[in-house]
Amino acid sequence: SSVVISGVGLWTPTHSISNEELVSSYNAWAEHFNLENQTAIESGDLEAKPLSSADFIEKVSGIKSRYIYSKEGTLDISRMRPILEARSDEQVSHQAEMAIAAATAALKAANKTAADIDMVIVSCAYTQRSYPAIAIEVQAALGIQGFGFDMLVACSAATFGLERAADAIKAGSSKGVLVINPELTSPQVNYMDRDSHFIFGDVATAVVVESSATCQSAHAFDVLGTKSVTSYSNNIRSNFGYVTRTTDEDPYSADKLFHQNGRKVFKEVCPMAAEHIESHLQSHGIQVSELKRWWLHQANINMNLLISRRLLGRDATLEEAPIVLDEYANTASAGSIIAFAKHHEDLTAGDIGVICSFGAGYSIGSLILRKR
Ligand code: CO8
Repeated sequence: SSVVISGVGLWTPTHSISNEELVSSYNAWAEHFNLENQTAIESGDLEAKPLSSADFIEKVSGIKSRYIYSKEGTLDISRMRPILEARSDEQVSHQAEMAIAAATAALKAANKTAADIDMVIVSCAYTQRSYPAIAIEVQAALGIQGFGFDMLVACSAATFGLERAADAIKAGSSKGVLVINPELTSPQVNYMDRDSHFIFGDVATAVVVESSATCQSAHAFDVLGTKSVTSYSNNIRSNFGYVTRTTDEDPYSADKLFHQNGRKVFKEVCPMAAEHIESHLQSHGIQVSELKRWWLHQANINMNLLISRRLLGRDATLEEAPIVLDEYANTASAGSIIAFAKHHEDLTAGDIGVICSFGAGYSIGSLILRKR
């Protein structure tokens, strides 16, 4: 028997924000800031906030809009961050709610019930609390026996989680695994930073991993191989954490939120990702030209084109390497899974594709899949 991905689920928030809406809010905030601080700016004590541009955003990233869990408050220039209601310990938490919706869809796609699952991995860029694990809350809500745990690997959380799931199935220690990625990124976005206010969106994805011996799915994929690598870099960083309380720093200061050196990330990560995909395929005796589909991390359309160009000698077509970041923006680890969720049912038996994530850490993860 082999390890298979037998179902994928996608939960998309109902609210979205277009580039135009986002930029008009940011620019109103920046103009207000500059007016309020006119004297300090004129004397050179403070730098004026530069204006953002919807055209710039689309040109450099390919992003046109992003979904958001709670739109309320985000565009309000006296707040510039979403409003989420505080929930009691008895209520389902925000992140578990997203995770449960995606997991339920994945179970349905795989033709499975809670009884077929014995391991729940919630793997994403942030969890809203440390314990009890979001995964254990989801496990209880869905009525799953066995165990669950959370893991954090930023943009590669989904692929790294899937590797853990594949290993557990291969070892025979689990019969069915749910890998869930509730990417609630908006609380960590600095909507007052022109360089990064446009990058992220909220979403949740989930994948069922099991053995081919139990698979009852019409759209299953054999996992031919998995490969993960990390290499330390400070070019993408968030310093917010539980220790912040004791360092007496401002929990809202820019370095506590997502920040990056975007140019450096682009230059360093693209060649790493291309080399990673090529060597992973090679180790399985597969040529890049044999790939029917590339479900790539969705951070920047130009990154994806550059990676495919390095490997194919030409730009991949949208059919080969689908893009979802125009609609979803960067959703941390969920991006490549959204691409997979929306673009896998048309493949035929024997077709080979690769899921590949790349981002903060740096972290790169890939899975080679073959349609059953
Ligand atoms: N509007 C107008 N002008 C702008 C804007 C804007 N919004 N933003 C920047 N500019 C200006 C800059 O200030 C700069 O001006 P100047 O030349 O005068 O200094 C000029 O435009 C060019 O700016 P950049 O050099 O920054 O522009 P790039 O062409 O490099 O594009 C990108 C910027 C889009 C950020 C690009 O570098 C990129 O996509 N890089 C890769 C980034 C990436 O993939 N990062 C991964 C991050 S995600 C991740 O790892 C997951 C983290 C966990 C999730 C976090 C959730 C919150």
